[in-house]
Amino acid sequence: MGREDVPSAACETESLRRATAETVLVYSDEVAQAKLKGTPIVALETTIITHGMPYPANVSTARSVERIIREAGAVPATICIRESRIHVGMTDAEIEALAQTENVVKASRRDLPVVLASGRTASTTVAATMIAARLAGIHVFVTGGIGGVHRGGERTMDISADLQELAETDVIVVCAGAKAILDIGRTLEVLETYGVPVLGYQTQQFPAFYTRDSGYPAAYRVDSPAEVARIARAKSTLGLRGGVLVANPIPPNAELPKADVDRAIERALQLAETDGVVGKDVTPYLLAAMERLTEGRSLEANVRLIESNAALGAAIACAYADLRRSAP
Ligand code: PSU
Ligand code: MN
Repeated sequence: MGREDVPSAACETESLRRATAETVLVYSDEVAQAKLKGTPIVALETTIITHGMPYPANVSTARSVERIIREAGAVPATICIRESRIHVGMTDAEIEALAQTENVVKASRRDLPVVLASGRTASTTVAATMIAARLAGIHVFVTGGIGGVHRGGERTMDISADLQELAETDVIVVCAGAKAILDIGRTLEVLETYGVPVLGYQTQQFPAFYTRDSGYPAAYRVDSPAEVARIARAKSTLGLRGGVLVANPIPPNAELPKADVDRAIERALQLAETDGVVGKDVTPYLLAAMERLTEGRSLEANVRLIESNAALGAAIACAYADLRRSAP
């Protein structure tokens, strides 16, 4: 392939993306306005609402995360699937309705085509939200924790599709690390293999969701939103596909005692084994068990960390927009 072919190939991909986006995506008024004006947008997932947190904490958290993003000068785009369309941006009433809907499908990459074809209502995981964000031209996505290699994954092959998505889809993902219900060491190894830059935000350590330090280092430390934006920009300039993972530790005063977390995890994993839980049910099962076993303290921590991620994600979205304006 000659060098001159590169721009036209890129152009083709871009027009394909636009055509897909026009037929499949529906924007809320707020997000449509933001796209027109060039206001920074932050994507948000909905599996945390339908499968990650109980009602009504799920709805109040979704709202507070949106409010934090708006206060920081960006626009939130909470993403779900309904009536064969990917909805980018939801009203409060739509979020409430999703939280009340029964049998919502937890949609990751492999579920998207089936859900869109069937017209069923689905929430989006990290992987599916990244796909939607990319189609919508949104560069930053905020979540709580990413999926990863499950403990015993070398035997069960239970590795979240989130990791493969980070390898392929160009979105900056802000998280609080990965929960210690996972095998964090192997999760980081897979991310390295897939070429995903893992950036500890103002820390050299990779955080473990409820706690600030997983015991494993992050590949790099970054100290400002502008630094994250420059790294994402350099990655895309090189034509390297895939995400950038920003790992923002839970605020110090919201951290849970490590011994309590470890005890609850051991028990949750035993319960999952006894109940024979497999496939996409594993993560929601473990999250619910953790909440019971910590008597709700894990939920409080979950709310605090995602709010903190929202503030950081909005700042990164603003920095990324500034960078594109100054050097398009
Ligand atoms: N980790 C959390 N909370 C969550 C999830 C993960 O701490 O709510 C959700 C996210 O939507 C993530 C999904 O993308 O679970 C991963 O599921 P699986 O392991 O089946 O890929
Ligand atoms: Mn899995």
